[in-house]
Amino acid sequence: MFCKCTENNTPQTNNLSTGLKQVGDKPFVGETPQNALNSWLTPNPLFYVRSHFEYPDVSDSDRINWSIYIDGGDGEVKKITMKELMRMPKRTMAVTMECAGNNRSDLQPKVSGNQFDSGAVSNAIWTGVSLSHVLDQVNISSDSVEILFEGADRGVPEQGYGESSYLRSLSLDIANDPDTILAYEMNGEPLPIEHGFPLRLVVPGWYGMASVKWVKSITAIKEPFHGYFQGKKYVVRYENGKEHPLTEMQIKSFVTSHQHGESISNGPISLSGLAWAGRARVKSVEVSVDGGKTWDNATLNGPSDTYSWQKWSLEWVPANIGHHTLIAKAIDFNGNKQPIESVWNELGYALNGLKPVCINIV
Ligand SMILES: Nc1nc2c(c(=O)[nH]1)N[C@H]1C(S)=C(S)[C@@H](COP(=O)(O)O)O[C@H]1N2
Ligand SMILES: [Mo]
Repeated sequence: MFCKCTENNTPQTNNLSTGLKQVGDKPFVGETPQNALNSWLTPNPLFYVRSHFEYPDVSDSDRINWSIYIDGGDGEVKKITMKELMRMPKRTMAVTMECAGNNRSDLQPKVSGNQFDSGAVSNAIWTGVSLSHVLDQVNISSDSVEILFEGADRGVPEQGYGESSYLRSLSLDIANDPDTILAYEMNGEPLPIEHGFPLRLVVPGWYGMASVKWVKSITAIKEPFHGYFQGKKYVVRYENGKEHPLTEMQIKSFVTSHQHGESISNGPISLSGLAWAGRARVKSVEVSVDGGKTWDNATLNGPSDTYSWQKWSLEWVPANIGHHTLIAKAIDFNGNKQPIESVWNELGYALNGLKPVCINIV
C-alpha cells in the first residue's frame, strides 16, 4: 500500500455539553474525540454514545428499585431486583466496545448511517454479574435456542416500521459464557444513563449492538430471533450478495499519537496507538512511516487483558523533513491480519482497513 499525503485538516468540533464529537441528534450519537483515544481507559463522559431511541424514563432510585423479568420459557416469569443482582458474585473486566459502524465516513462510495470517524470505540472497566449466574436462578426450558434481551427504550426504528423496543438475542453458548455480564458499573461508577443505567449487557469482544442497554426483560426463546436490530440491521451485506450477521469485532489498529495534517518539528518522535481483535489476542502491530513501503514491529505496551485494546508504541527518528504517512497494521494469534482496505458493504459495518495518518516534519 502506498499512501500519499492529502491536505485534509478539518478541525474537530466537540459538543460542549458532553465533550464528545457529535455525530447524530435526536437521539444523541457522539464519538470519542481523537485526543481522548490516546488513553487506554476512556473516561465515562468521553465514552462514545450510540442509541437508536431517546433514553428511557429512569431515575436515580432505579439503582436499587429497577427490576428485570426473566422468562425461562416454561410459563413462569421471575422478577429479580437490582438489590439482588448487586448481592450476586461480582465480575469486573476491562472491555473495549466498538460500534459496528465505526469509520463509516471512510467508506467509498458513501453509505447512509452515522458518519463516524475513528471514535466510535472506547474502553472501560465494567462491573456486574455473569449473565449465566442470573440465568441459573430460573428454569430455562430445554427446547430454548436463544436468549432474548429487551431494552426499556422504545421508538420507531425507521419510517414504515411500527414502534418497538431495542431487542437482540444471543445464542445459549454466548449467554452462558461467564464473561458475558449484566453490568451496573462503568469505571467504578454507576452506569451513566446514556450507557444503559441502571443495567446493561456487556458482550465482550462483540460489536456494540449486542450489548443491550437499559435491560428490563430476558426471555428464553424457542426459535432464532430475527427482529429489526438483528435481521434488518447489523447484517453485513456485500456487493456479491453474500451476507452474515455481525458478531465479534474484527482485528483493527490505528495511530492515536498524531493527527492527520499535523506538523511536527524534526527530532525523535514517539508514535503510539491502539490495537484490538475481538475475542482474540493481538500478536503484533507493524508500523510504517513511509505510506506502507517498509514496516517495523511496534512494542505492545498492553495492558493485555483478554477483551481490551492494547496500546502500542514505536520510537522514530525521521531521516528527512517533509510529508510522511504513518500506518499501523495488526495481526492476532488466530492468524487474522488487518486488511489493507475495508470491504464495502451496504450498511457500512466492520470497517477495519488501514487508516493512514499524514504528518509534516518541519
Ligand atoms: N437498549 C439499547 N441498547 C443498545 C443500543 C440501543 O439503541 N438501545 N445501541 C447499541 C449499539 S448499536 C451500540 S454500538 C452500543 C453503544 O453503547 P454506548 O452508547 O454505551 O457506547 O449499545 C448498544 N445497545
Ligand atoms: Mo453500534
